[in-house]
Amino acid sequence: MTGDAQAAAESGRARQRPGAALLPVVRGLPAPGRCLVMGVVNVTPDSFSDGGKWLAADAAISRGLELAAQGADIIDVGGESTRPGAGRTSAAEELSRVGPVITELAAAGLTVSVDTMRAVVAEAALAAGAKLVNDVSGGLADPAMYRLVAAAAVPYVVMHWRGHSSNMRDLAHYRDVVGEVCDELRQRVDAAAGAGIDPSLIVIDPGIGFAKLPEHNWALLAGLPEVARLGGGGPPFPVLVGASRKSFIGRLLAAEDGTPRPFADSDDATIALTALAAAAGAWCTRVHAAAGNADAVRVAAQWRRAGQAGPARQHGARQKASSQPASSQPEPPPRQDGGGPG
Ligand code: PMM
Repeated sequence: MTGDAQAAAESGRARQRPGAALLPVVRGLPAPGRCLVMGVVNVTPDSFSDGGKWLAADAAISRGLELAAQGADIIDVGGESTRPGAGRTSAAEELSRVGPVITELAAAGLTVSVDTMRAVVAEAALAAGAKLVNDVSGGLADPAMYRLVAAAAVPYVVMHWRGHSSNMRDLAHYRDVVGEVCDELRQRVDAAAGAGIDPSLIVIDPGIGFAKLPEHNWALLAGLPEVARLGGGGPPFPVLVGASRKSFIGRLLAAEDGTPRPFADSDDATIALTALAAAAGAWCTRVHAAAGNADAVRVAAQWRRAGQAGPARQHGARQKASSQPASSQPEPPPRQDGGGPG
């Protein structure tokens, strides 16, 4: 089934200018020929890095407009915190938080996604103008989600998830994190496709920080090409990476006494991660601060283009090869397979 889902995804997906971008395009979403930047607006009192800052609708709307002005291609609006240990927010509360914000941002012409695990919230968000459903549970939290997304025929982010935030720390056990995340994502993709969701509208996400220890996050980031192909040899899915300000960055950059770097001071490291993920072929990076990340994805796109510019590289390589022994000839240029990571 997954081979079919992957092949269907590939054939249904539009391609950008041949030879220039070589990234998957998801129908109905921006396709600028580089990794997209998704700016986060958490309309919550308790999200881990920005809880409470954008809880009032006016503040959230201004923040969304600001992120777009700084270069975000998509604005992701969420009304329920998923910080480790967080409890659930009621559907009514979640809806009351995100509804007015999505309505205003969509009316302003922005591409808006809704970050929700609930079909009822997704449905209202789509009616308010959202174009993408970002479901951190990959459809596991609400059995009605796949039906809703299939009927709406909108792009859908399937994130790797093992359980609600209240107990996700207890679920961070892996023997081979990349292999297991690929297997579990494949099951979700197959279930979504089986429920009628067009595979070419599915974006996958390894779920950085969700039931993951720092070493799991790093392995998944380093394994993006494998994740994009769900561990197989099929065509890659578009991959969204949400590493921004997460605590594994603060741990990496901890002070000598072990005090983790505060969230607010981890944006530069987030930009570095964005550049690396985009250079590895990520389709989108989900971030809390847009400007530096918008620069980073442009740098990465140029880096990829230079690597894919066959004729110029081959010309240079031939000249160099003629003056060097065969054993030190440069590697051939990367395969132009039109895919994501890898
Ligand atoms: N992370 C958070 C929330 N939503 N959505 C996707 N697709 N991927 C993520 O990694 C992700 C997400 C948690 O981070 P936040 O509370 O800072 O928004």
